[in-house]
Amino acid sequence: MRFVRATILAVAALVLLAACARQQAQPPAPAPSAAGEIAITENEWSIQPKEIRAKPGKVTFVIKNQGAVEHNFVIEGVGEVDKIAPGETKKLEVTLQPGTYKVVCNLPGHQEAGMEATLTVSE
Ligand SMILES: [Cu+2]
Repeated sequence: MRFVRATILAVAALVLLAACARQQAQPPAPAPSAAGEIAITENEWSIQPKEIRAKPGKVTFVIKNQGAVEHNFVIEGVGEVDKIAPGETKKLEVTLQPGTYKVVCNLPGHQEAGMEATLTVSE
């Protein structure tokens, strides 16, 4: 009986150790803007995510056009990227001040069709 109890305790200890080891092996969850990059996806007719959040300072937007036609990416009053071909990815590096900004594709009719988003910059 004592042997059985010792075995059960040993197995329980091993299970606990394994659980701890597994937790430690998991990498920490990436911060929303790890490496200062924010991924954006454009298509017909949206800019994703629609609610973009960023901290003040240097940020690089990585904009992928997953649509079938050309788009652009404009952060009103901050900066813009012209002519992103279908399938193409372009980067826009900006320094952000706290505030709320409108983000659009300003090709004729695109914003009206839904290609707009909001960028909120705050600590
Ligand atoms: Cu567009």
